[in-house]
This record gives sequence, structure tokens and C-alpha cells, in this order.
Amino acid sequence: MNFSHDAKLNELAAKVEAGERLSFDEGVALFATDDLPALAKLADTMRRRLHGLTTYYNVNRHFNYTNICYADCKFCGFYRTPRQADAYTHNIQDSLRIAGEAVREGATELHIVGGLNTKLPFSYYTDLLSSLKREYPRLHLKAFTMVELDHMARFYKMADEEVINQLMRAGMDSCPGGGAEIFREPTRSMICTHKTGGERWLELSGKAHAAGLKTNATMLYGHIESTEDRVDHFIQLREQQDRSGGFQCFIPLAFYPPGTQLSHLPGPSGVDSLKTIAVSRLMLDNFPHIKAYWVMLGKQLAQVALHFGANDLDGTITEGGELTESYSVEANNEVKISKQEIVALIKDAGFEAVERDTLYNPVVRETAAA
Ligand code: V47
Repeated sequence: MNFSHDAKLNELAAKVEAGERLSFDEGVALFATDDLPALAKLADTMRRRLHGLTTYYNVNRHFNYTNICYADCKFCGFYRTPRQADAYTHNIQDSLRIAGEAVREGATELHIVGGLNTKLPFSYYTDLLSSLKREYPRLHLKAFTMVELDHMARFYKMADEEVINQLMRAGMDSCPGGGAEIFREPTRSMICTHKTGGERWLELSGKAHAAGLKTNATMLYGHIESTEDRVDHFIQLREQQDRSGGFQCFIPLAFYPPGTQLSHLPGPSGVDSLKTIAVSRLMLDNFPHIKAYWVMLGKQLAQVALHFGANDLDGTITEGGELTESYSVEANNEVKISKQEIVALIKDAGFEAVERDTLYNPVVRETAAA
């Protein structure tokens, strides 16, 4: 089927239709195309084969337990040093209050992440999880990135498996996909010198999967990385998924420059974001879900991204997420969307909205307003 003025894209369309895996060079070629409608069609073909018209969202809340972090990543506007006036660490009481609000608003998931804070004992993390689980046993705790797990293993001198097992016993149900950034060197070291390396991030994902956890994966794009860095990132994730199989969802994160050490950069354009979503859908043939994260894309671009291969809009999120509040491209950093608004975005784009839990099971509510 020829539907593009780009001959290479027509060749790749045949491969995608036959369900064949795309190579590194083909990923680079997809990014190079100017035929955006044809790229959208290709990614949408794959998305519809996997999910039909179903587009997922969830009712969740982000909880950032501390903003104190020693990693000093150049792209991050969230972290503080312990002496800064607005540095904080939430205690268990704060956490229970925030989780309680989330549950009353109908949240099925609490997304828990924080900085690398050397003042905390390991028991801080297990107490946090077990208190939340005790009080709200039905709330899914999607907690700690591979970077936090790596920090715990090294700082508390524990085996990776021991860290994972103890956190699981305390109540960790799955892990979010943060901290992946860009795996390839030298780019990774240029933007996050002191962070867990790419290989180690992937190794820990494999160990989390082996322990029975589902995890997500992200990629931070639109800063200093090259097209080759992005495609390499997809291939490394795809190979890890072949090995361990526990990734649920890929989330491309559009770089938001204000307040960071890279604030002079423009961030990605709308076209670049749509291409990145589409190419990730096509390259990550063993990832079930691609999320258009509206907080970083903006609601309108996230809606359009549903036609470029994305099948998930993430969640209602609501306040209490200091990390996301300082990032959002939405007016006045407003990180808020109602369930009705997210459903309307999906329907208006021509898709069917399905509320999911963290593990992509449909959520059935007793009342429409719940
Ligand atoms: O790891 C940091 C990114 C991530 C900036 O798993 C930035 O469902 C843009 O991982 N501009 C944290 N992005 C967020 C994250 C996430 C979000 C939503 C859902 C899930 C999930 C995971 O945010 C960090 C980093 O890659 N980030 N600074 C910035 N200035």
C-alpha cells in the first residue's frame, strides 16, 4: 500500500503491516520523514491492531515524598539541597493525609517518587509503604524508580533483590518509569552526571520483573540528545523487554526547560513530540501501551497524540504532586484535569475512553460520579 510521498515510509509500511521488527536505521529514517500524516497512519495502524479504539486513563495522584536530591541533574527544576528554604521531606502523617484525599476523590493509584535523600534511613521507605497499605489497602502503590532502587541498594549496602523484596513486602505494587532519561553515553553523563547509568537502570528493571513487578519506562527528549540517542533508547528498552517482559507502558517525556540548568533550550516542538510518540509506537513492538503524558505535552497536543500511536492519557493526577506542578506546560503550571474532561478529550478525538487501574484492568464504578 502506497500512502506516502516518502518512498522509505512506504517500504516500512509493508514491514509494519507484516508485523516485522524495525531496525535502528529504520527508526532513524522514521524520524527523518516530513510526511507527518503518513507517519501517523503507520503508528495508528499498529495502535488499532493492539487496542482498537480503546484509550485508557486512570484516576491517580502523584506524591513526592522529598525534593532533597544529590543527583544534580541538569534538566531538573524540582530538586533542592538540604539547606534551601523550600526543601522538604514529608512524614508519614502528611503521606496518609494526601493518600486519604486521593482515595476520597476516587483514586485507584498513588504514584510515589522522590529525590535521592541521604538523610533518610531505609525504614523510612518501608514505613511509608506499610502505613499507606495498612490505611488504604485497595490503593495501588506505584512507587520508586530504578534510580531510587539503585540508590537504596548502594547507600544501605543491600542486595538489589533484598531491596525489592523488602519494599514489596511493605506494600510496593509496581514501579513508575522515571529516571531512564537517555541511556546512551556521552549524552547521559552530560545531562545527569551523578545518576544511575543506563545499563544499571535496565538491569534493575529486569530484577523488578523477575520479582513479579510490572514497571514502566520513560525517555526524556527535546534537550541535547540526538535522533540516534532516541532510537538507541528504544532498542535498549525493546531488548530488555524481550529478556524480562515486565514493562507495561512507555512514556516519552517532553523536556520542559524553565527553572532548570538547561533553561536556555527551547524544548521540543509539537511536531517533534508527535513524531516521537509515533516512532516509539512503531519501534517498541513488544510494549503494550504508549502514554501521551498530558502534563508535559499539554492537553491539546496529548489529544492529537492519540492519532499518532498513543493509547493512554495517564491520569487525573490532581494537586499534591509538587514534581509535576513545577513542570507542566499547562497555563500557570496547572496540573489538574477532571475525569469528565479527560473522557471528553478522548471521545472528541474519536476514541473510546476506558478507566483503567495501574495494571490496565478496566475499573468498574458503582455510580457514574464516583
Ligand atoms: O525521570 C525531569 C522527567 C521524570 C523534567 O511511570 C522532566 O507512569 C520534563 O517518570 N521536563 C519523572 N520532564 C516523571 C515520570 C513519570 C511521569 C508520569 C508517569 C510515569 C509513569 C512516570 O520526569 C524524570 C525525568 O525524566 N523530568 N525534569 C523537565 N524539566
